[in-house]
Amino acid sequence: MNELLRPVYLEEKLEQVRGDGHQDYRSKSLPTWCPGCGYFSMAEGFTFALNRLGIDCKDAVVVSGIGCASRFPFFVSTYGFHTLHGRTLPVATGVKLANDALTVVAIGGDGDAFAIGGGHIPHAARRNVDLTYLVFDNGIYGLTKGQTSPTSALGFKTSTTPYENADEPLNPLMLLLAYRASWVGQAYAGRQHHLADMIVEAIAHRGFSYLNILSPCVTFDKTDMTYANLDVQVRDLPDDHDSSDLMAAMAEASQGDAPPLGVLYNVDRPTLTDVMDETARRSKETVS
Ligand SMILES: Cc1ncc(C[n+]2csc(CCOP(=O)(O)OP(=O)(O)O)c2C)c(N)n1
Ligand code: SF4
Ligand SMILES: [Mg+2]
Repeated sequence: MNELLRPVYLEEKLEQVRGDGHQDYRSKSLPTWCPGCGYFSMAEGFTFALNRLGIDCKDAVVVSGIGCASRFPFFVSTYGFHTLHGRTLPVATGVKLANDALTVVAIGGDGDAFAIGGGHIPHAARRNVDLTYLVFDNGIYGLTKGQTSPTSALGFKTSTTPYENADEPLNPLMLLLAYRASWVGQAYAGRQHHLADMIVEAIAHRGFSYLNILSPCVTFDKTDMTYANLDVQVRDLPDDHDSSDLMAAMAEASQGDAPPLGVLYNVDRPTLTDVMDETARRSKETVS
């Protein structure tokens, strides 16, 4: 029988899911997100990525701020740090500097990242701290019940903008590219396998990797960043996109109406730890 036409039985499927090992990265706490929230794809994609890369739970730390996305550390069995609103990157940087052998993943929402936490992004990016920043961009403050965020679209009606949002939205990809993050990509919660592959690539990158994940808030956004809208708006990057070309990446990133999915930018340059090791070496030379 054609493999695609073969019936799939629940027990068989469960065995397959248990067998591949990625469920071992989930904690005993079940996610408290609303049914249908894009964040379920992140839990799946993240555990898949750690499993694929063979990273042991004891060697990984997830750092988050405050928001629905930031509840994430509770739902995985790695080490975790649920820190203050907007302070994800300084804490994650501290973890990496304290123990360079750890895989450090910072996680947050668009409010945590670009409103209260926005001042930290340029510095983590320009210093090329060797960590991965996964931002779940739903264009809204989900946890606090649906206020506008820095990435909310023009004209979006929320509880804080009943006469429509008049603020120009911030473009996360352009911001990260402007500050020379060494890896910048975008994924969509509605394309789960692609999202998982992108998390694998982001974590495997040596240096500061930023993945913007378009992720519907099904409870407080019924009109804008919905699955129905994003399904037709997102597009793959062109096959001939050159991810070492900053200007090409910016040209793609600037097309906000047709969000590109894939790796926009990817270059190798010294990380913060490399620079600090070199400084320590030179200071020893000076002393001796
Ligand atoms: C210092 C401080 N200011 C404000 C808040 C209230 N607050 C909690 S979460 C949040 C925004 C969350 O939005 P986002 O980061 O986009 O996460 P989401 O819930 O959408 O995943 C705000 C303003 C807070 N907890 N602490
Ligand atoms: S409020 Fe929105 S972002 Fe938060 S869990 Fe529910 S659907 Fe997800
Ligand atoms: Mg949000």
